[in-house]
Amino acid sequence: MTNHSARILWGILGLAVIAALTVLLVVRPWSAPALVAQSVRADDPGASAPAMLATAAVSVDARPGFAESLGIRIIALPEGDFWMGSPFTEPKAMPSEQPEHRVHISAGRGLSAHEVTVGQFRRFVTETGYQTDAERGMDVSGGVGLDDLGQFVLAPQYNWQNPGFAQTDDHPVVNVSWNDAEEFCRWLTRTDGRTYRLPTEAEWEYACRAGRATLAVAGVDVDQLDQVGNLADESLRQKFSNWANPVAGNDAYAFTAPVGRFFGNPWGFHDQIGNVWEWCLDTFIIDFYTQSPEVDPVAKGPGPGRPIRGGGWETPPTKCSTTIRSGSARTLRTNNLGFRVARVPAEL
Ligand SMILES: [Ca+2]
Ligand SMILES: [Ca+2]
Repeated sequence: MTNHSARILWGILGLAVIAALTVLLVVRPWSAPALVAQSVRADDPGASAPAMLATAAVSVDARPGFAESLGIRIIALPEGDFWMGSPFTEPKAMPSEQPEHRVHISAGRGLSAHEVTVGQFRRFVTETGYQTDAERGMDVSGGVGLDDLGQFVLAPQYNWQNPGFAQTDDHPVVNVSWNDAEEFCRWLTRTDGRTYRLPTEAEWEYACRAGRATLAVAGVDVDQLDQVGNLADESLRQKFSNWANPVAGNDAYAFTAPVGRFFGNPWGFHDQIGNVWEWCLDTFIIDFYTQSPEVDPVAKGPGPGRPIRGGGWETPPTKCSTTIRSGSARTLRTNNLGFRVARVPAEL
């Protein structure tokens, strides 16, 4: 090949690459996610990222019903696409959060604005006589509380009514297993007449991001976390002088806070980051993101693990993010783990 021929060939290849990139950027706006966390407050109305698609009108049944009479407010998820998980460039990401991958959420789904509360769970128990896994001694007896040094302890006296610290009816219910949360959803479905279940991990993260490309720490700087959620903070350290983990300012709550006490994200969801970890519907598959389907993914499998998301009142700010995911046995109950509900079409 002559030098002239080589220059022509490279010129053609260069034009082809430019054309391909142009198509990608014009036709697929979702292909350009931000690679770094954005420093925006969760209540910043301008926080929506243009790289995210969340455009279509929503069609979730929002008529007031039994759920609303309990104080459960459902916020519809706009149909759209987002980047789920963390990119390989995110230094704090765990392998289970990778690879970052594109996900489409279909219309018709909504999540509760808040975690399910003690009062709402009490209504369920009062009407059904249900006994939680902690109360029935599933696998082991009781639930989780705290000892004098702030260590988590499993003991028979701990359950959703006694998590080892004071709660009122507007606090998130804790010491409930995935089984208990599912049973609550079945009761709510029977009583309300619309279909409820736990959110999938994809629905949960889509709601938590709320149109933002934010990858970490709820879209704010670490030193602002005490403003957006109830995390491990100075008030917790003051309870336990030996508390060694990092804390986030002083959010005024050592343990659980009433739901909705901190301001919501751009779509109106409260406390997804912090307060209590939240159960999700899927089977927990640690490398699911390597095989996730694009449309409405939900991991299914025989494993006993179920995902938990978002961090809780004991979580250091450096460990909290929109993408952090962990898995627990479906019978696990602890005093930093609760749930919120999804309202979905009947066939889902
Ligand atoms: Ca706190
Ligand atoms: Ca939460």
